[in-house]
Amino acid sequence: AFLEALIDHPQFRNGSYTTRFIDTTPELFQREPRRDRATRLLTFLADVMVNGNPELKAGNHPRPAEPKIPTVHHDAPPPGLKQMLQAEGAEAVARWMRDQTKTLITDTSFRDAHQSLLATRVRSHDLLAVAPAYARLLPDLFSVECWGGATFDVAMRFLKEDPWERLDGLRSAMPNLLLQMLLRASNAVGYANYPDNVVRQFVQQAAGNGVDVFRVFDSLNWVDNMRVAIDAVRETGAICEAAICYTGDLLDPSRPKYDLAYYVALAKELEAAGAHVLGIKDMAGLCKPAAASLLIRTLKQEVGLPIHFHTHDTSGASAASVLAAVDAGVDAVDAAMDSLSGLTSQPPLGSIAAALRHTPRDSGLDPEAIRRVAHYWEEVRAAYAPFESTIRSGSSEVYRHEMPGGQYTNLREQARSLGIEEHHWDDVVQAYATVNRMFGDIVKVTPTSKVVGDMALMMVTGGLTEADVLNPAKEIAFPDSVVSLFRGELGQPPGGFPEALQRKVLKGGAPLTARPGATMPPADLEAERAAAAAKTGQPIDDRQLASYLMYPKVFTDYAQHRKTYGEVSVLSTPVFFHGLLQGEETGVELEPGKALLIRYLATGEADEEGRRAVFFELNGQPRTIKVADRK
Ligand code: BTN
Ligand code: 3PY
Ligand code: ZN
Repeated sequence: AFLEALIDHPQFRNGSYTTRFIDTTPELFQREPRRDRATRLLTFLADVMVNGNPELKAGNHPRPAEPKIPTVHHDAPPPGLKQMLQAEGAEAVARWMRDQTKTLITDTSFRDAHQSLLATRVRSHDLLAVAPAYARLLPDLFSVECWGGATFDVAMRFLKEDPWERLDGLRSAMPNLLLQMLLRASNAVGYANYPDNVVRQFVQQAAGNGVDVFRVFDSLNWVDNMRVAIDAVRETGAICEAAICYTGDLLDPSRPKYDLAYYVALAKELEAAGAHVLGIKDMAGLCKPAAASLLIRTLKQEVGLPIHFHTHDTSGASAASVLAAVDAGVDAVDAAMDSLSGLTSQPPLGSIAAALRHTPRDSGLDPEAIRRVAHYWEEVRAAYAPFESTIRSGSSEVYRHEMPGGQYTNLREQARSLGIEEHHWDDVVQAYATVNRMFGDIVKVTPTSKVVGDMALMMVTGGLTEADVLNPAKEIAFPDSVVSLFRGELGQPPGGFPEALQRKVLKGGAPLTARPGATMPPADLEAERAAAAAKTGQPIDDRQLASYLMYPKVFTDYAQHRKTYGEVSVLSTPVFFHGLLQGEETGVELEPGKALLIRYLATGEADEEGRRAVFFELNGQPRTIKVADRK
């Protein structure tokens, strides 16, 4: 029927269709009969109740309570830095940052904190619920980091929600605050370099849909690989925070590769490249207080940009580094709301603000507001207990393995899935450090950190030593990501790759030394749009195109899920993960004015085909959904 309708269409018949055909005739591509939204949601719920939510690891997880949302007035929030950005532009905000004396604070709770503590699993439902409170209680924040990094793909892949809709909701709920995202330069929000026009298209969509501050970094600190993203951000009028990734130990004379001169030169390159703000991105939490002090003091003298310091608390000592940075004159720092802070996340925002209170560098944030918001996040966090790591304390071991906060729990999970976590986690950590040394001591942050992790896991599972890997006579099947790194597909590290190992990995193949984006042909955006439309059977707008260009398969699978189950992001988190209890009722708002009241009654026995009937009441009317029991 689909093909008939397609070939009968006058535009198709007279050949006047273009690649926009799919956009202008979506009805032809609506291949499945449209079930109503309520039925699709009930189908999702029925499936969760019969089979469990596939994203929840097996195990007995108690059903959490619904968090209590801090109540605030409904008046318009006070004007803030967003209004300054709109009225006066990015340069003016940067100048203001430098000229004022408060410690500016970015709250990372909406992005890095849960990326680092809860495997990025916090859902839009829980983020959006507290956003109006942020706009009214915390108008003096510098920014809310709430988008990008791993949140983009995790939203679609695991949470079955659209990251762009999350951004819409945050934008309208926090009209006075600067919304900040993490952008991996040429890797955008993915794990590989994209063609330049794909990076530009992504940045335009992100800025056009509400991102105000872009923290741009390259996973090898290669400025040449950051220029396309920096230029694209500047063109949109947003604030471009170009970041140095901090690694190694500035003060250790036995490790001269990443010394003060290295960072100063990098900072000057970023300033010349057009950064409005200089970011120091200490993704593993290696920047000790004395190093932070020296680095910031020196950079304040050597560059004219305001400086924004980001770190992780894996060591347990990061608050000391933040306070040292403040003392050395840093303009802005990152922190996470107390209940989402510490360990592999950022240091606690409330404690940092308290430490600075009644000093010349007071943050101006209200302790009572922080307390109320932190209390909300504490209740939210409880709903994600299955995604918590087993780490219980700060640990100086991080100075040895140098693993980014966002990777630690993830790699441990990878090790567990390979069955080597229990007895060999320490070997993996040791191997991670060894691989870094063999690779020439590189910056380790997404995506290079993933490459080092892949190699470390491969060495442990294969029982390989450093000597085995380096031995030219021993055949090694290197992971694809390692081959790609040594081919130069993520760019060039300072000082290049170790030559002997590179020859071995590439088996005589020639590496790329140019910027990958310079040799990659531009993507044919309209052909990609048409391909995405054909695969998903729906018209593709610019945001969906951006999602598809980043993650073709993840986006296509997500679109399919949405067709089958509708907008599952409207469900509260306990219901999304655990379904309803017998007799329980949940209200969901499909859109303003369109609410559903769902009550769960019972589930029947499996029939001959292994299907179970799940009985609900929908707005008082009985509804039965049959689902296959896959357990
Ligand atoms: C890093 O390596 O620098 C951070 C890695 C972040 C990848 C994350 S962590 C949680 C999430 N789940 C995944 O499967 N990938 C991302
Ligand atoms: C990311 O790229 O997601 C990171 O958080 C890197 O630190
Ligand atoms: Zn981080």
